[in-house]
Amino acid sequence: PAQTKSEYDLVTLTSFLLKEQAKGTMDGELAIVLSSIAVACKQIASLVTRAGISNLTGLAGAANIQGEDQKKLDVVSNEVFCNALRASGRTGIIASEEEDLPVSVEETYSGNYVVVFDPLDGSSNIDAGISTGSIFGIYAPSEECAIEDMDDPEKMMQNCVLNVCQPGSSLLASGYCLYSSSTVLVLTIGHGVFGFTYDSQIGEFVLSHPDLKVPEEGKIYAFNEGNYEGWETGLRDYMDSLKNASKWGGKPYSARYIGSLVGDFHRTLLYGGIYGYPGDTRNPNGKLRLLYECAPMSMIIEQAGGVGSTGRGRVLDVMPEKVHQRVPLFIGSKKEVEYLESFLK
Ligand code: AHM
Ligand code: MG
Repeated sequence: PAQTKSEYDLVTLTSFLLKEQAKGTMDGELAIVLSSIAVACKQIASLVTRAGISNLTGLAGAANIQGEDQKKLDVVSNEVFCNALRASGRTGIIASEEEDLPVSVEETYSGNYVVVFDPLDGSSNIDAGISTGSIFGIYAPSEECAIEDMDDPEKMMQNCVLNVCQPGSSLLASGYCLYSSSTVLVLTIGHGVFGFTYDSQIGEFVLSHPDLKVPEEGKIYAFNEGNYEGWETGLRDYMDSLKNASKWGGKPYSARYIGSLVGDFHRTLLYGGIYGYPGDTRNPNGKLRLLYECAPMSMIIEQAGGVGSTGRGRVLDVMPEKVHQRVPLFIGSKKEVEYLESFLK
C-alpha cells in the first residue's frame, strides 16, 4: 500500500543539504556555507520580529548607554551575515549591499567561496511590519583569493573586486529568505528550487516547497507605477495594455506591489506574473543591484522555469563592471516576461 507521509517525517534543510552532498550535486564545503547562511537568516528573522520592541527600549536617541550608536536593523543584519560567513571558515570574500567594497575574510581555511548578499532588503518596510528579506549568491573564486597579499591593501582590494565581478551564470547557488507571516528560505544549487519554512517549535527550516516551478503565465504585475512618466514609450504601452480589459477577455491584470523585492518575487514565483523595476529618466538602470539582487533572483527564476531579463537580454549574462552596479529587472513567468520584451524591441 502507498505510504502516507507522517507529519513527523520531516526533511530539514540540514538533511536536504546532506542528501545533496551524497548525490554529488554539491560539495560539503558549500553545504557548510549554506548552513551558516541559514543560521544568519534565523537570527535576522528574530530581529525583524522584535524590531518594534527593540526600538522602544532604545528610545534614548542615536546613542545607547555605552555611547555606541543605535544601530539600524539593516546594519545589524549585515553584521549577523558577515559573522555567520566568517564563522563558516569557507568564505574568502564577501560583498554586501551595506559595504562600499568587497572584503576578504581572514579566517577562511578552505573553500574560499565568494558570497554576495543583501542582508535586509526592503528594510524601509520594517517600521510598518511589512515583509522584508535577505538575498544571497555564492560563486567559486575566479582568481586565487590573495590572502597572502594581505600586506598590500590595494592589490588585495583589486583581487576582491575581480573575484566578485562574475556574471550570474557562474553562480553556484542562490537564495533568499522571506521574513513575513512565515519565514521561508528559498534555495537553488542549480538543480531546481526548494523552499523551506521555518518551524519555530523545532528551530529548523523544514522542506515545504519541493521542486518549485513558476506558472508559465499569471495575470499579476508588480511595478512601481509612480515612475510611469519617466518610462520609455514601449514600457508605457506595455503597462497600458495590461489594463486594457477588452484585450484580456474582460478582466485586466491585477496590480500588486509591496515594495519589497523578496516579497514581490516570492508571490510571483508561487502565483505567476511579472515583477519589474525598469530604468527611467532619472535612473536609467533602475534601482536594483545586479550582483546581490538581480542575479541571484534570476538564477532562482530560471531554475523554476521562468525568465529574468533586463528587458533586452538575460540578466545572468550581464558581466558586472562595478560591485554596486544597477540593471533594469523584469522577472517572473516565461510568457509574461516575453510579452514585456516584445514591447521593448
Ligand atoms: P533596498 O535594497 O534599499 O531595500 O531597496 C530595494 C527595494 C526592493 O526590495 C524593492 O523592490 C524596491 O527597493 C522598491 O523600490 P521603490 O520604493 O522605488 O518602489
Ligand atoms: Mg536591497
